[in-house]
Amino acid sequence: MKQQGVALITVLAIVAVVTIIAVATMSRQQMDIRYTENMLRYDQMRVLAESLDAWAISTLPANEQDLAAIGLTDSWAEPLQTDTIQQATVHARLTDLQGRLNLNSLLNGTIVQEAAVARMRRLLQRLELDENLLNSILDWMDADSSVRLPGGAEDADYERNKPAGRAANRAFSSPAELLLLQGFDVQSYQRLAPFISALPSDASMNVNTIPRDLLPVLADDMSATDADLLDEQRQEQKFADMSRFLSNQALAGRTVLAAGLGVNSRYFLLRASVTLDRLEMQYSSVIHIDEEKGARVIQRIYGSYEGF
Ligand SMILES: [Ca+2]
Repeated sequence: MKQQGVALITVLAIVAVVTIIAVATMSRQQMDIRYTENMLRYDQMRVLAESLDAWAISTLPANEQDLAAIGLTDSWAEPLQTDTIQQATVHARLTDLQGRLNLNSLLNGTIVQEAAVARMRRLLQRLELDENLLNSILDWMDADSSVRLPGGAEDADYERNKPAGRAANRAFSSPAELLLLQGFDVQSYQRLAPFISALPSDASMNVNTIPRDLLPVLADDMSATDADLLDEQRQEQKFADMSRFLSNQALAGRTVLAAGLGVNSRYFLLRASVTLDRLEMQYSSVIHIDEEKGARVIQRIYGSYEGF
């Protein structure tokens, strides 16, 4: 009897171990299946997201007449109607990167661009950020290693960081690069990020597409009423040239430095999201319109342009 009892317990133990192994194998297989499904879905979503570049390019102006002045009432500014493609929900819209303050316009070679610097200073003030961050930005870009005080930083400062780094001493390739700079943290960067871009230094700022909240950086003491007036007028009709903008009544009595401002744009940002089952993918691309070669994607980001 005792031997039979031991045999029964042994059998039960074996059955239990086999069951555990079988369940573990099945759940691993299920995880593998789920993992493979997710990988396939991500591939499908990536293809869909990238196909939105074609939508964006077909929406952007192409002929000389449409490119002469770019405004928010143009058809490119209308978002793609929410669409379902291959069971995925797709959202997409274009914004004008030249409506933002271009970090690389602050410096041209060794020459500080005073009008752009004044706009950046006003933006920092409006966001209640330290104005001395400007020196940190300029030192990061300029080729030399002499520190602009107060607030600047060069190799000697970055080498003390852990991990040690160096000043880039070149133009910004992405606004998120600001997170590496002395004086910036995640909070200050997040406040500034929606208003800035990192484009070639000669890309001007388009007065037709500057977001309403950014318009006051164009002049000292521009009131919210002036900004609203300016915004309403360009909604009715975009400014066809700079003289029409500068003579606008909303700017009467204000000194607006026109350097680095314009009425057209060649750099646009596509923001898209693709949702499939429970998965969501954010996608962004930077599109440049070359007058001879047409529009093409120059940067693809799986995430947001600002990096968060
Ligand atoms: Ca430097």
